Amino acid sequence: MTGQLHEINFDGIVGPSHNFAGLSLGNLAATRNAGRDAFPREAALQGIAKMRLCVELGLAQGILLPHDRPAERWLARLGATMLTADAGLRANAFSASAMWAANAATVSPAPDSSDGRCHLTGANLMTMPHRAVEWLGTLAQLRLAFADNRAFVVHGPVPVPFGDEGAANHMRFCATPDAPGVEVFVYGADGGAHEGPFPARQHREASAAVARLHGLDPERVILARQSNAAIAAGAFHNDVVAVANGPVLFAHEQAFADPAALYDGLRARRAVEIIEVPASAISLEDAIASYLFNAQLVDLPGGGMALILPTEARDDPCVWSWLEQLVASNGPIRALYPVELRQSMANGGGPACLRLRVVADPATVDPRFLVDAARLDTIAAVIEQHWPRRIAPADLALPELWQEVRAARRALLEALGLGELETAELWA
Ligand code: SUG
Repeated sequence: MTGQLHEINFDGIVGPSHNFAGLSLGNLAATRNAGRDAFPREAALQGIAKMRLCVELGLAQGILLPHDRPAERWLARLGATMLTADAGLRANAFSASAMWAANAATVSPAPDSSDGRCHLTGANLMTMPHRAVEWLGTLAQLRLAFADNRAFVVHGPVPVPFGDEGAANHMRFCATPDAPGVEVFVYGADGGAHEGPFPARQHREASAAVARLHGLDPERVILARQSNAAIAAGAFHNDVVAVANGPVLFAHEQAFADPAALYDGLRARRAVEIIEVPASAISLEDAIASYLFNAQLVDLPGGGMALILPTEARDDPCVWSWLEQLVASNGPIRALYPVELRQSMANGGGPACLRLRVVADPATVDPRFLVDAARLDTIAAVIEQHWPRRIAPADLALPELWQEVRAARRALLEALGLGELETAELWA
């Protein structure tokens, strides 16, 4: 089933429990903003505005839903409840981190796999406890959204201790979405070994396993190591320092341990256009602070590509003038769309983190997971009515807030006809 393949971006809707708990070592924004008050309603509406822009640009848009929080069933497996858990465990059980859908799964489109189906492997996210809670809730949604087994295969996560963080460490190069691609899996740790102050969350063994599970042609797979310098500077996922679309790679000079080998490998397999930003123009630190590479690089229906970037990239004069020159240079990237995502950004999640790309025929996807402007209005109305306006760190101990968060999610699931997800996270 390879007719009508399009890239569909499935954005994680920011959940009603969004808060700043500083749970991700190595994610500098999240660590810096730990303990601040969070604004879940504003955060979720910022995400909706990004999706609205994509719909207006003529792009296919999907959604993934917030997970069941607080994760009482997960706590029960640890012999705790929200009432008995200490503050650290409670924060893990309350995180809205499933919003960053780029970490939900790795996706290999149908033209790349030996059985001609689109393969998705849920990520185990084992490195950070709050993220390791996600896989069951994610898998339940993937199995529903991509239930058509003539078009999709959904795999459970790679077993631990092989850390897998999903599409955030995966890039696909192709002439057009429906042509066979070259898939690049970027990893930070090899055989568990990693030197540096922060964890390397993606393990080579997990990347290789996903490539095998997806039935990819080994000749069209590249495993590339992320540079230790990038991880140490705060690039906890490759999508903080590189993004690909079609034949284009847009990356920082210091993103990869051996960039020449990666570029040669890409060139040997097919034509690729590499746009490398030199450290002399934009330092790794400035690239990470502005999240310039955590952009969605998309094909515009009228031709050319656009970068959907965080406003933080526009607000850095050095980054912005470099981007303006890029757009003026007559290359493949023709337009820049800054989007305001400050709440997600403050936890280290930019435009690209919030979405999972799936190349598929939209007719094969459960329509409840696809959105147009009208459905976005419906979702926004539920958020306006039910999402908490503000969450301070101390509020995580309040049973009233837990109830409010559960009720908010239930209202959204009901509005979207997805009530069956309510009890999908069966940790027992
Ligand atoms: O895993 N932040 C997420 C951000 C994920 C961004 N995703 C991509 N780069 N694709 C993370 O570090 C912070 C939550 C907290 O600290 O409360 C957090 O989990």
